[in-house]
Amino acid sequence: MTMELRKRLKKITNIFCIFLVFGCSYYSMAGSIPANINNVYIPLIENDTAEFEIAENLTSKITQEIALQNILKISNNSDSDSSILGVITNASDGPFSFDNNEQVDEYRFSINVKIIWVDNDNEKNLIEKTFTGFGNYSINNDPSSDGIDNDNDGILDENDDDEFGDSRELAINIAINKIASDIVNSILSTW
Ligand SMILES: [Ca+2]
Ligand SMILES: [Ca+2]
Repeated sequence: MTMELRKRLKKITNIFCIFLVFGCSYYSMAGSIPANINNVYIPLIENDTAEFEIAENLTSKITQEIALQNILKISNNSDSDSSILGVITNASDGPFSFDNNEQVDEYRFSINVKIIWVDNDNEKNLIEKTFTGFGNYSINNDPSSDGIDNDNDGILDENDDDEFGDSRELAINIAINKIASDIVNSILSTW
């Protein structure tokens, strides 16, 4: 073996080691998930309520959030390492606050979803929890001018890029987004 070749090989080995170290530290950052769980199957969430389309929207939002966080691969196969199964047990929609004339000032849409995250190999529930999400809205005014912090993020009306469109639809989406992000946070913080 020539000196030149040996040097070159050493260089390649060093680069490989660096990748290995970075690879490992990346892995350990994502390492709160049990080692045997690399992917998750998310079938359509069941809907025990009469509210139309929320199960479809919630399922796709949860799938999107998990894909975005890059914590688990999404699997289309029920023969996966884990599954997220859910049932929307309650959707309520009604007056939340009243003005001085006892007229409804604010409505609140809220949903409860029972979620289990199952370790399929060990037949064990990694998470079993009911998540709640809500959004407030007015039926008289547009979300961008209703004086309500619809998504409860501390930014109001025209100052908040998220507060626009159909008020009830917005409230439903806010509730769904909150639940999806709480589920992802629960997955991340379980271990
Ligand atoms: Ca807001
Ligand atoms: Ca608003």
